[in-house]
Amino acid sequence: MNEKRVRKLNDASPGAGPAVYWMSREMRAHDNWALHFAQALALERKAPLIVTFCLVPWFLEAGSRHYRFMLEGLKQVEEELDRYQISFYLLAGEPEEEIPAFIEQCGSGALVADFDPLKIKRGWKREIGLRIKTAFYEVDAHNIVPCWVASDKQEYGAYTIRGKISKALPEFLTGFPGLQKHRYAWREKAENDYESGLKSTQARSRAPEIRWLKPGERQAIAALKSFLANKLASYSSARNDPVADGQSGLSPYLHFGQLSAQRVALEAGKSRANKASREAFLEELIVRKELSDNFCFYNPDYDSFAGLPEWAKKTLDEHRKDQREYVYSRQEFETAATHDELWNAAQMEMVKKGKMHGYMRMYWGKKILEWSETPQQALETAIYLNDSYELDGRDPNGYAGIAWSIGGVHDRPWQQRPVFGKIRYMNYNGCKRKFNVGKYIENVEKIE
Ligand code: FAD
Ligand code: FO1
Repeated sequence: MNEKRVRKLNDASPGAGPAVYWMSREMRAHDNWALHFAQALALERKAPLIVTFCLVPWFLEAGSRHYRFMLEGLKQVEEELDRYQISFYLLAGEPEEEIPAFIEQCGSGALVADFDPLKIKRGWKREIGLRIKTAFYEVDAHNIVPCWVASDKQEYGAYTIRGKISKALPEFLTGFPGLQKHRYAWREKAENDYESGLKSTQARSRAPEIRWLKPGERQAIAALKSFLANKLASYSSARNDPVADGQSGLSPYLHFGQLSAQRVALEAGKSRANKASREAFLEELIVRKELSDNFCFYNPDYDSFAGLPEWAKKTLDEHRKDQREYVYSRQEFETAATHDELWNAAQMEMVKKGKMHGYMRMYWGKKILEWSETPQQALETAIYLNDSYELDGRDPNGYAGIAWSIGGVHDRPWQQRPVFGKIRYMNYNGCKRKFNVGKYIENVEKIE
């Protein structure tokens, strides 16, 4: 595999003993560069290969709908790895404690982690790096072009990163080597208790469970195949219509790592669907998605006002005192109690279904800016709601999407107006011109 996908996190050299892959972002057995790298390390040393996942009690507002989706997927990972004689241990607690203890117990010779630009994850790795002597690696198994290869700085927008990514694609958009049945078995079988794992978390069931989407690596591949066969061809025309079912529906699988974006790109590239739709889809899946990791990786304030572009902070500051026609509390937003039936429907789609239509997320975010006391409060409200209800929430795409809507990240200045200043504006009439608002509201009411 391409070594540029790997970063060494300390200067210890790999020793004897099993290689351990600490799975976190990429919760799948196949198409997973971090797992491939860990297997190569184990085979070189004729050592066992162990995968471990550390279940944390709290994760960025995640509720029981998110933990259930994730744990169901992890159960499938354990079953699949078992077929390859690779052990899987579900740990519970704080990774800074559990991971060093685990590699101590199994006398691990090398620890492999998967890349994630979120601050919470980088904090875990920093702590663990201080507590272990074992060789420690990080593999970007989420982006097709590794985040640190695509660019060495925060990019202004899709238009500046697109060229860098397209230039690197021929080197990185390759097939995957298959996972091998592991010759060196570990000494024991793990006893993982998923139900008590879920109980060990503080996840509250504040929203209905998810029934419309089945979790897991196999279901993700089935969903990919069905999208490519039935919906990709109309993607460029239907994807921005909240009344047409035009999006792929893959974001929960991509977020939880149950599906590899590289696999999606490889399969979409083989499709005979029209070029316009294929290109529109790959633009979102590769350029937009990898731009989000770039934003979170190079901007430590990706979730606050401080992280916005200078022009945006300036214009929002100039309009801080503008009269707000409506101001809502977080509770009023959360219970869809605003004056705007369209905004309320978008909020309810997210609460009931766990996945708001992509077009509506832009309108939803921008109205939170318009109806909040301050831009900072708007960011906090949007992040809190997005991470509490979206199945694909707690993700770099979410922080980038919210910062785009409210703070002009990856966008440019527009016509100046009250409250927004030069931040791009969207309104109800604009939506009415674009799609059948009444139908959308009706469809959301029908979600049980
Ligand atoms: P499709 O249109 O089928 O796209 C396929 C894939 O391309 C998506 O799964 C995603 O990985 C990527 N993609 C598509 N649009 C974007 C985009 N604008 N930015 C980055 N990647 C994109 N996406 C999340 O994954 N999690 C979030 O929490 C999230 N919050 C958002 C909040 C706001 C305010 C906005 C404006 C956007 C947000 N997005 C988020 C981005 C986008 O709306 C979703 O990725 C998309 O709607 C997911 O549905 P899909 O997979 O069916 O999309
Ligand atoms: N990652 C972990 O390593 N351990 C967890 O217990 C965990 C819980 C969790 C719950 C909801 C969710 O959306 C994500 C969660 N993640 C967890 C993070 C996951 O690894 C994703 O990679 C990141 O959220 C995306 O960057």
